[in-house]
Amino acid sequence: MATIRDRTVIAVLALLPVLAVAAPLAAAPRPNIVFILTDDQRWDTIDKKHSVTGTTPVMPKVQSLLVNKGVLFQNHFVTTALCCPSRSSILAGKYAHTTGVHDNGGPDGGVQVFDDSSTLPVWLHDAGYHTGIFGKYLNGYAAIAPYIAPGWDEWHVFKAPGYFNYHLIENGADVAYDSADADYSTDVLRDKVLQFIAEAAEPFFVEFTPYNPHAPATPAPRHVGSFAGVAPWRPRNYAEPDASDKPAWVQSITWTQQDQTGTDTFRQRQLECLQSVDEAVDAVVQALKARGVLASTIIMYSADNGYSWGSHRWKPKQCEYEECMRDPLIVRYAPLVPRARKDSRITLNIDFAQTFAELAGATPDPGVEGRSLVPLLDGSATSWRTDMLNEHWNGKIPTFAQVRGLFTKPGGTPHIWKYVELVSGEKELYNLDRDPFELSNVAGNSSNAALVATMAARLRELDPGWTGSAPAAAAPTAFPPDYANDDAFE
Ligand SMILES: [Ca+2]
Ligand SMILES: [Ca+2]
Repeated sequence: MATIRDRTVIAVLALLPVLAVAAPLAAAPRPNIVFILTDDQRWDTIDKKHSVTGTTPVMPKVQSLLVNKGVLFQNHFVTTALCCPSRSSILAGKYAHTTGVHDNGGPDGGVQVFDDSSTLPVWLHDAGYHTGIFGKYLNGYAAIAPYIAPGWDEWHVFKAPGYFNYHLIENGADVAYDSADADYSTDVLRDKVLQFIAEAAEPFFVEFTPYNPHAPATPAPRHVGSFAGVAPWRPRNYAEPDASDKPAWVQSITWTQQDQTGTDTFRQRQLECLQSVDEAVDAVVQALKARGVLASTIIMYSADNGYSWGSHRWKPKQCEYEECMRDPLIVRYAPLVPRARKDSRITLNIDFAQTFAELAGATPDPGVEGRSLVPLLDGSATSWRTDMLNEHWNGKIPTFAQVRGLFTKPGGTPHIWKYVELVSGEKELYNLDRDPFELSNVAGNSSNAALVATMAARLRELDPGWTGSAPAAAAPTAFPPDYANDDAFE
């Protein structure tokens, strides 16, 4: 247990402003990088939307220290809405159809499928960065522990993620943590991150990736009950009453009272579970400030996938709908973003690696498929993507691929459209400007045939390997149908 030592470090940290040499006034050409990645956090759980009172943000410190000091990307998406594919895509800067990590386990998923030889930490390390990861790496890691992936100087990774009674592989050593309050994993990892920030040689790159608010969404004991009384979440697409327009997988779901109660309870726990992350973000910012490097450090906050909470009768993630694929993205970096603002352009999880590589002066893998966000941060972008690809494999939801973005029907005006092809042969089309809750699939409307053809062609540009309704999916029987209960794959 490192708790006592880390508390000492925090105490020493408080003295650092007195001892530190003057911080550079100008922006460092190569910033330190703090990348905070949560697990299964919806895009809309930062601000007041899901708060108990409607006045206090769900994550007040993320709001005041990141959103109010940086840029909030309002249309941020993952290209695959599931833990291991998303995390692999983030590290590689590539789509899941390129990494080959389609799932959390099985023949086309999990850590053992991932080629880790040319990834973000490797590029940064080669460029002279001191690198550290604290939290969740990739699903299935326990099977290869105590393996340390290339590029990482400090490796403090869950053998299998948990809130209590878990093991961390710490630079090769297997360290068990217990069930005391002080063992709460987010707090333990936070203190290790603070130590790294205090001691690491510059420039440094830290990935802080707590388990929160992934199922079972256990809050820190001090936060239990903090969201009691939050109003139930009943958006217009909740338990979609008329699913006759939907693919068979949605129609097959019977939304029961048990589903409703369980989802309401789980949502409350997720919101409570985020509070320790909010506190950790505050502590990270204070540690950067104490070392005098806050202005020369880029802080990025995001998550690996969204969560449905009963929209379209679906509880967890992976789905083709907005709730699964949207995620928060906030960047604080005063040299490029001197004033708080919002940005509605489309950003993707596969963009992170290229962004950090550019800021670090590192050489990314030539096969990177994301785009650097630096032109969006510094305002130099003259054009940007207007559409995107999202993909899914295996499980209860049939393998699908979709294109989402700005398209125009012949003779019409531009709208945000979503077009989905499932290997079942089913298709979905939504006008997200007019139908933001995705309640009316209009793919079968003959007046949309030309638009469907355009979007189907664009889908194949974004994913040349997409085979449509050909039998591309692995046998779904090998996988559990409900990814809310995927702890076995964590
Ligand atoms: Ca996840
Ligand atoms: Ca409907």
